[in-house]
Amino acid sequence: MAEVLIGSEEYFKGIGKIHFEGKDSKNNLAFKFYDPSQTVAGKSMADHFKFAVAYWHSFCNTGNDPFGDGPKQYPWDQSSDILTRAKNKADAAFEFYTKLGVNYFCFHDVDLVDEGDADLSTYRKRLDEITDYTKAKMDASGVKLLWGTANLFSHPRYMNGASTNPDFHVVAYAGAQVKNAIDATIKLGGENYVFWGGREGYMSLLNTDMKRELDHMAQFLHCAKDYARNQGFTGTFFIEPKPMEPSKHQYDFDAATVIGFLRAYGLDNDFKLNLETNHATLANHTMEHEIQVAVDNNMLGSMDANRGDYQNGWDTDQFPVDLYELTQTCLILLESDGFQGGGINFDAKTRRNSTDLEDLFIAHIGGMDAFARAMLIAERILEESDYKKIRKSRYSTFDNGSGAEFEKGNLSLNDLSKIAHSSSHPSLISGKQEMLEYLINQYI
Ligand code: XLS
Ligand code: NI
Ligand code: NI
Repeated sequence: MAEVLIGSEEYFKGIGKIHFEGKDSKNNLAFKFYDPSQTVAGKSMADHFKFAVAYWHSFCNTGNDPFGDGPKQYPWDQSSDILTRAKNKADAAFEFYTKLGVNYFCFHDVDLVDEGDADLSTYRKRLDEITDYTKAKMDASGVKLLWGTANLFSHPRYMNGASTNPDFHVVAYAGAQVKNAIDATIKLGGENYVFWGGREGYMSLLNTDMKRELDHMAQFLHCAKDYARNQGFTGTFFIEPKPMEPSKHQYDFDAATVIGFLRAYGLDNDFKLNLETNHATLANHTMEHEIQVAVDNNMLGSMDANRGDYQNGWDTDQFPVDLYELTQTCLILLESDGFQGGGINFDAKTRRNSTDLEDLFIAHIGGMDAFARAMLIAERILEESDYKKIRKSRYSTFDNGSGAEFEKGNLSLNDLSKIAHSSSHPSLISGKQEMLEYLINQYI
């Protein structure tokens, strides 16, 4: 990775390259635990995590909420000329990635350059120009694209959905937008392509033919996949589950729902999951649950790292800080093969009143340090404790004898009944949950 890349103006003045200073450092602008070259469980931290910065939250979102406009006035966002503004934004973004030492970013089409009231061909010209500009910055810095996507939810035309819109004209428009976004992703060497089903869902069944909408969504995904493959895209497509918000019922509810959908429509060879922590919370799951479901189905593609707020039901997209939860996520990552193609994208935003530019650095540094620390803790738990042994031994009655025959499918219901009749009452075996919960704390 090249040294810091500053454009025609330096935006994060007074902040230089962020270095690893070790756990005793008191410098907010230094890593205490994330040392990209340090090996954990046989792989460098940089390779384990593949951290990415989200263009939308970090460089576009000014902190608006339902009660008012955003208070953040980014210096790169001030020009009245759309392309100048987009280029300034790209300058700021690449200055940020290279100072932070993050090797990847992710974008929606309209993050790179505003759509405004442009028609399709005007927008395509803008996108071509800004992707030329972005590509030069990627070449100069070595920063790569983890994934691209299309924003099919902000514009009013998508108020009834995109690929699931009851009006075919909107479906076609979404197709044009996805084609552009796939072209941009391929041009920038994107390693993956994401579909988050923004408004793919419904508010009321009274006006919705759910079956037809799901058929349309699958057909649309087939079209997108076939197009990208024909253009030579070899990366993985990800679906990002979310149960609600903006729609009341989102079709991509959670990992299990999406896996079922992909299999039902023959998309499971090309698509995997991009799991987001806050979306897991909204689905009343833990992130560990979602990741384990994906791992067990060979579907863990990537992760959108953030956290929700347990006292409300919104996608608050806060930066991850909770070591206890992250340790459990890292345990699963280390016990499996990790991400297939993806990495850890900080789909997280600083709070509305975090108005200093340095807050963006501190938020990412804190998130990266939290993951690094959690990974180191998880490695020790797996190596030094009885954690794995305890879980495995709970299932030891299936390791041989009748239990093993049952797993192989060699026992009928009659066989089970005979075995039960000839045995004494099953004993009560403790699940040891408190002991395991306490064990994690002993390693933090
Ligand atoms: C919104 C989603 C979105 C996707 C990309 O809740 O997390 O940011 O990651 O469209
Ligand atoms: Ni996301
Ligand atoms: Ni989200």
